[in-house]
Amino acid sequence: MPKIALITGITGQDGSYLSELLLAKGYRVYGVMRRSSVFTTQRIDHLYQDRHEEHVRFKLLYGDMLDPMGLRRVLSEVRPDEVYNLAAQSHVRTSFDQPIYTGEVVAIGTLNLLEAVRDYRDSSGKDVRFYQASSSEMFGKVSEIPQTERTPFYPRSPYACAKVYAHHQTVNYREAYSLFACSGILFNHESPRRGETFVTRKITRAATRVKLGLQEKLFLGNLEAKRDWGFAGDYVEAMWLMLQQQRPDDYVIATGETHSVREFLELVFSLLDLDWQDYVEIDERYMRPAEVDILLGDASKARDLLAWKPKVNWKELAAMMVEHDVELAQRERTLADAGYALTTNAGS
Ligand code: NAP
Ligand code: F7E
Repeated sequence: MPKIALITGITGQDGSYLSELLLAKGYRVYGVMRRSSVFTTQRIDHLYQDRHEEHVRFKLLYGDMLDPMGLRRVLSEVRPDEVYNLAAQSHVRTSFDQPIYTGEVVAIGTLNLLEAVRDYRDSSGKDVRFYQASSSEMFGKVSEIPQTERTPFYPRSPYACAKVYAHHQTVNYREAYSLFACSGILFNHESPRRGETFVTRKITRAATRVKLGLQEKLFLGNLEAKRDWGFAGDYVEAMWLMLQQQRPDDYVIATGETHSVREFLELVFSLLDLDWQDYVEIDERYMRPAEVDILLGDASKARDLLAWKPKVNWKELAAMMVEHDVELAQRERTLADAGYALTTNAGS
């Protein structure tokens, strides 16, 4: 019998890569998605469109982290072996504008799911395994560099505070109810499928659009913040590995390299033979009330116990994103030349 995985946040960046990985491993993959008035399945449509074996192994169900009864219904319908909780209001800047909503989805939503998983485990007798998408944002105002599983948390945003709550609940369900529950403390991970309001993708989209004459300026906030950026495709493999171990645990997943937003800008624009200083303007709207200045992860535990290490480095990641976004901009250029009005995401 193939293993069954349930993924919340299936329509997001990580949901799409994790689905591909699990389908390739022979799993049946069920995704939880929210109803929306517009299509949100762009990142997973290619999995859906396969009319052969993959198609029947990949299914979507409606559900919301704020609807505990709905989550219970989904669990009893799907009967999963593994549950990956990737759903979140995941944008840090937005969490300052919507702190209560972010707390409800990220913190209480995770608790809703943990409760549903515990009850499902107890009633079905199935040894279900649970993965929680924890975040390096929990380290916030860091007390040491690099950060490990033992570094204290000092969250600096409503998003990070909610992730700390969800992280501790996951640990508590492991200790209190012997649930096989793991938290992956993942540092920033990016890809051509990254949401366009996160800084790396905002930069690769803008630089490639500038190159093709579709955009004149790029408005950014703090260029000095440093992040440990990896490739999302590598990081979903670590999620799966955590659930294949003999005992549940928490792991930092990171590259061990950190770069500033300014360095990322320089790299991306130079890949396109452009000087970023000709196009970038600082806009206060993209500054945060409290900033996380530097993140740098030490993933030695994952390397030693999971045999996990990143395959794509920082420069390869930027080149991959630029290559993808050049193609996208070329398609937009063709549309613009044919007289169609274009829109682009100018969000935070
Ligand atoms: P993402 O692209 O923003 O995707 C978030 C997903 O959550 C989307 O599918 C979204 O659905 C869904 N979602 C939001 N609110 C929901 C709700 N109330 N009920 C059900 N689903 C809901 O995020 P990502 O980059 O893939 O990250 C995956 C997870 O890892 C998130 O929990 C994030 O906080 C965490 N994380 C990310 C990073 C990173 O660098 N990417 C690092 C550490 C941790 P819609 O499509 O309908 O919006
Ligand atoms: O910002 C600075 C900004 O929004 C990175 C999420 O996936 O990773 C992500 O959170 C840095 C920050 O990611 C702009 O101030 C400058 O210092 O790409 P970001 P994030 O906040 O690190 C963690 C691990 C998660 O868990 C989150 O879910 O870039 N920055 N100018 C900007 N950031 C944005 N978004 N837009 C700007 O214009």
